[in-house]
Amino acid sequence: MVANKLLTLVLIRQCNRVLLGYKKKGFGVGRWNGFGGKVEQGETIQQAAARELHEECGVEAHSLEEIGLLKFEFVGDPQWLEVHVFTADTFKGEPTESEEMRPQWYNIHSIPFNDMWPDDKYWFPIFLKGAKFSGYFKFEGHNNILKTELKEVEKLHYNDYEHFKLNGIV
Ligand code: 8OG
Repeated sequence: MVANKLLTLVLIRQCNRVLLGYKKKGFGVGRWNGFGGKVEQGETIQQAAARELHEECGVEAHSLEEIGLLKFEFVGDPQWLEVHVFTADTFKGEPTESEEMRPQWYNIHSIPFNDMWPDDKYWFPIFLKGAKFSGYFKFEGHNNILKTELKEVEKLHYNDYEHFKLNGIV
């Protein structure tokens, strides 16, 4: 079995607005998304989330709350992506364009779903109402979803301890 690739995604939300970034290069190029990336060896998932947020749009969030766990399978690729989704309502600094992302605030009633990953329109409403979620999406290419499993959950059944165990840290 191939281990999942661990990724983070941070959505800053303040009342009626969400901070998104336009991905300028790499995986998901041309789409609006939260900020995030790969978890590196020796850091917790939450540390990775905070680091990527800072690298990609220059802001610091100290109270990231994990709200979602999304697994993605791409036909033909044995490695699944496991995306840990976090939110925060406070941050320090001014959102600033980086090499990877151009940040912009969006009203929660005009999220640009047509220019985002196609699964986002399913789980964003759960995020926006303040609940947690767990999901699985099977993709063919980057546009076509073949299978969807999504549920709202009280608690996420994953934690850093499990991550450490999987990575041989404890
Ligand atoms: O390091 P890199 O830019 O390749 O990381 C990919 C980012 O994209 C990471 O923040 C996780 C995020 N991401 C996926 N798939 C999906 C998806 O289907 N929807 C959203 N909103 N984000 C995704 O990898």
